[in-house]
Amino acid sequence: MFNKVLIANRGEIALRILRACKELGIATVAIHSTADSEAMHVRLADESVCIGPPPSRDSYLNMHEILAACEITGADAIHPGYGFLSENAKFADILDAHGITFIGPSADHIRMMGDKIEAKLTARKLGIPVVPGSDGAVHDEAAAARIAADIGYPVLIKAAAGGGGRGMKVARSEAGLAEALHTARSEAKAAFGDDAVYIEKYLARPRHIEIQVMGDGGGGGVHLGERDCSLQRRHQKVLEEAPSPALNAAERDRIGEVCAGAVRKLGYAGAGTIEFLYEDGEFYFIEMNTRLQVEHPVTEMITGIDLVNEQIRIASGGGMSFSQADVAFSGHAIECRVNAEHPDTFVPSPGRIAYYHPPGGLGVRVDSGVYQGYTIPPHYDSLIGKLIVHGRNRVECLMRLRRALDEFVVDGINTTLPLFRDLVANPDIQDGNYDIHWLEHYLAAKA
Ligand code: MV4
Repeated sequence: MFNKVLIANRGEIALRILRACKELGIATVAIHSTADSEAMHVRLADESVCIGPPPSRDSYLNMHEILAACEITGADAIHPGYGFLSENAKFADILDAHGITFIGPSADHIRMMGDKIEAKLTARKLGIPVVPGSDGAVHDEAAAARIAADIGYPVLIKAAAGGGGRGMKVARSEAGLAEALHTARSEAKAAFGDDAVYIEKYLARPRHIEIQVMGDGGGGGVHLGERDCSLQRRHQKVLEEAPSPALNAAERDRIGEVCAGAVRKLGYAGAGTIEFLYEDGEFYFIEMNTRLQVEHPVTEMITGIDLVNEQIRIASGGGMSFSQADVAFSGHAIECRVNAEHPDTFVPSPGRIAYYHPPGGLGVRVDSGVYQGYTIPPHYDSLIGKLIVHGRNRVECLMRLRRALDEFVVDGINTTLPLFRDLVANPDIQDGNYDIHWLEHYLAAKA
């Protein structure tokens, strides 16, 4: 096991990782920018190193400074959290060259899944159902027109280097295809420096359902069920739940086993998420994330498995503490992402938290990096915490969530808490009756 882990992140996820390290008896090193000297992760870590000025590129993305912090403190591993350097294959390679363990999958697996075309071809080879479309990159208009006619309109042009909704263009008919192809290609070139694009059948009203997987790096692999993350705004998840209201146990076991099988065949190490669109009873692979995700607590709540603890065990060579047969799903969990933003306009609201009272009680978990008197800096994303609620079933979970939201007080800044109070009272949410477009329509109607 490691002696000392450097946490290359900030906010609630830095605290989450710190807690897992403490339980394993591992010393912790926090890194921080000059804007984060007063942050909770800095206060709670055994040691801390200031690595640069506020902009992320000069601090949380600065590989050389992070490496120097590692060498100064003698940390033997780095946990990257999510975002920042968590899916940077070059960072994983550099750590490897310096004999520091990257707590995550191999650089090769990160690279493979970072290229969305290669990821999809790999998924198909591994027996994962994919969205009908081009077999790899499309090079010219004639090829695009042939594929589109074959799969049927509307089609979606996606960037190979994209992901998370960046660089996508819909073509409703052949008349709009050339322009969609051209626009997607030039946007991809400008945004990612790579103009490779591919074509997929456009699914009109799917749900976003993702499977949590974990591999031991030696050919062992499990799935931990799904999360329904359909409630999104501008490709940002807002509320996530498990299990999905749309799936039954047989569907879960079937797609879960396909994903676990893929992880075993890949020899994948650590936590991963295989993302699907789900429509009319069918799953369609879109991407794989090779990191711990923001919404991992909903899976922890229904399985009782500490995903960060397992990531650390796997990276240290100790393997997973459980097998598929040990995974039992219990009850229902919902996560609300509490952002420092106006609940209607989503305008960021950094500033001082004048009063802070998080909810508590049975089945209530708050993962947050803030405290009363803390000033949220304006330089980073606006997530200040996550409220995760568990119940024996979805109805109990929703009742408990409503109660927890009523208790939660954050004064001095705007937060998205009022949005969640509206959502739990909404009949469609109560019925689990939503798809990936539901929230955008709801917000447009409210405005
Ligand atoms: C799609 C799609 C419809 N059809 N692919 C957006 C983010 C990226 N990860 C994949 N995305 C989509 N891919 C096909 N073939 C619709 C979306 C999409 C979406 C997906 C998940 C959650 C929210 C979304 C919002 C708009 C579009």
